[in-house]
Amino acid sequence: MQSSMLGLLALLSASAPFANAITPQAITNNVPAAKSVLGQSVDNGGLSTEGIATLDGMAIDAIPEGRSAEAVMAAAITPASWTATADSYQPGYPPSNVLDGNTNTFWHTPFGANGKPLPHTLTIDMQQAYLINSIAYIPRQDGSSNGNVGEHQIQTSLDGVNYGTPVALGTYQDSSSTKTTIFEATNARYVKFTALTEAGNRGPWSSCATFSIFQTSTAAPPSGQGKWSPTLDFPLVPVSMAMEHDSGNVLVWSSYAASTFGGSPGGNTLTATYNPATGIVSQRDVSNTDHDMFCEGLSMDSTGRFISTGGNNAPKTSIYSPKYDFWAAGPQMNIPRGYQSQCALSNGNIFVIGGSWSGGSGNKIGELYSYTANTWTKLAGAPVDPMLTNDAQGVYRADNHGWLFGWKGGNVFQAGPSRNMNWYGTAGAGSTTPAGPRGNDGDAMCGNAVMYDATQGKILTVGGAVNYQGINATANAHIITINTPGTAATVQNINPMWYQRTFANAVVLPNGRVFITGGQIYGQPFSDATSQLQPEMWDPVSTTFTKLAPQAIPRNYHSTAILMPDATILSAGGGLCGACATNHYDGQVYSPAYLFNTDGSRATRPVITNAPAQVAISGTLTATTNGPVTAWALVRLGSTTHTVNTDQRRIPLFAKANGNTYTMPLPTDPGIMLPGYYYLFASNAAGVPSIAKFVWVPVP
Ligand SMILES: [Cu+2]
Repeated sequence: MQSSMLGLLALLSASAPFANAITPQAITNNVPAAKSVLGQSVDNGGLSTEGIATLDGMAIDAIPEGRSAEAVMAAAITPASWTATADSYQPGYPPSNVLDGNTNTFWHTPFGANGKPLPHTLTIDMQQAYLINSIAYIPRQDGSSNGNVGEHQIQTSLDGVNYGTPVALGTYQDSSSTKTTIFEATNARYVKFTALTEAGNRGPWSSCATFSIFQTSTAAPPSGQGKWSPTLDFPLVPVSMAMEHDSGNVLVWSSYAASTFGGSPGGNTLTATYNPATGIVSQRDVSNTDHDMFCEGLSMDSTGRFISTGGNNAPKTSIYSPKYDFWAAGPQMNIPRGYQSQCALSNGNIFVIGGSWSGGSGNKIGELYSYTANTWTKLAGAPVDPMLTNDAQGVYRADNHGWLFGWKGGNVFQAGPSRNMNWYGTAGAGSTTPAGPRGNDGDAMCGNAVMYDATQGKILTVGGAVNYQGINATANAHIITINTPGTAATVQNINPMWYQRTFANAVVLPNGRVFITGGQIYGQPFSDATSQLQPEMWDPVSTTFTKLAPQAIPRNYHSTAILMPDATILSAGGGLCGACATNHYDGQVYSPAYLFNTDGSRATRPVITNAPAQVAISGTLTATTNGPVTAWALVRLGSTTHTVNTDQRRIPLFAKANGNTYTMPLPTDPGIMLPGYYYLFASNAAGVPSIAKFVWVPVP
């Protein structure tokens, strides 16, 4: 690790997320720590009361929801010379109310059901240009919700005439809490806030009590490879993400609440769906499964359903079917769990192990979910002990977030985070066999493991820390090669990442490279100190890492990242800590360098004009393109939370060409080509990937 970079990054992280409010004298971010009001945890249908007062010493029930308006007001002092204009307003509720420093007065568009229709705009003129990177919208505070802004766009301008593409867009939750949107630093004099919907669809209104703009001393990120999109606002902190195979929509969720997890009454989860085709984020409160899915185990099954297990309601499970856009209650696990890990198997079943964060500590042995019988069965021969780390907080942390890979014959390879790796067998009563240590690595809790070439049994592991929290992460990197279940894995120590990281996310791309983003040097849940804002790309050919364009928003504990069908990456979330300053209700899409020409213009993509919707293990895949391509790959889609994504894996394909028609033999083992849904990508000679076609691989 380059120690000079550590200091620089610490500075970056301190100034980047919430910069100083624009004011004659510099006001630093003075958002107070969470209030220490102790609440009561209600035991309701298996709701966990485990883990209280263990996160940074903060009682989980003490974490209230929402950033207070008072905190934002204290940070935002608006020069009196600023002006606010709006497309319309009700007499007595002028737009100037949003700048008067008083949250009891507000701007409101004309009253009545037949008031001026949406959209509405609110435009702030700061009278001079500033380098700005965030805004705060405080809804009306008088008890009424009328005019709360839902879907919205934020644009900036230097001249008040030319407004570019939005710096941020998305949907805010329908509540009176303060909404903060961070975006890439931009030089601007004007900020235009456009309300596209009323958050509760109560009428054609918009309202706003206070609108603040924050400046940053950090210049725009230094150039690097690839490009980050405008900010995408979600109505909740997206702690979990899953890719829907039939639509390409991204399903995200937090907990029973939008920005906190403590004090859960149990029984519901707030979700949102991002439609990349329309850019619209819709939302839903899922209560029919009676399951607060926060800090669940998560994976996609062979039919593309998301199996969500435990969490705040520790024994419960829920199953989401993209086909029916419906959550159903699943059977309860035999062992209540939270922070367990699970993975799909070659036979279509699902293996789960660990999870002492919720539902009691210790002895969280393996269980098997049969997708045909819809039952959970304990595996007495699959103890958790071999995969425990030596965490300072004990087993409560030691069995968390296992790095599991479904492999041949219904077996599971456990690559970490414990330094000792293991095989788990799921036949009969279950079994376990040591697979050896992970090279010179230590325990690597909250690091990442990615199967970038399933055909060769290749897994990249990066980062993590010996303890869950309160310690520096490593930059360690290893290549693990697995083959026959039950035999020792081969481990290669490779050049480390540029930066130490824990709580980062890692995503395999169609070309086998692995994109690693976010995380901290010093692992501390609900903090953005020591944030790593510069992503890295790992190349499996050179086995080295390259620094990429930095992101504007920290992505630490409770952040997520997932590969999109257009070969970009959605990186989102972080926080869920109530009235803290580190809730990130947003995401950004990273477009890798392969989508651009050397002059920065968009590269022309090859197009897959025809591909099968379904293929079989041992079969062949025949697809047609609109021109010559040189590489093909299947990348399994799926789901992720808490740095774990056991669904993703990449299968390179080798094609025989006949004109623009390509025929590819497929793997013969369902342990390699794990049943489920895959993206099919074709790339041209310049390395530009197509948009994916979805291909289903059923259980043989
Ligand atoms: Cu968590």
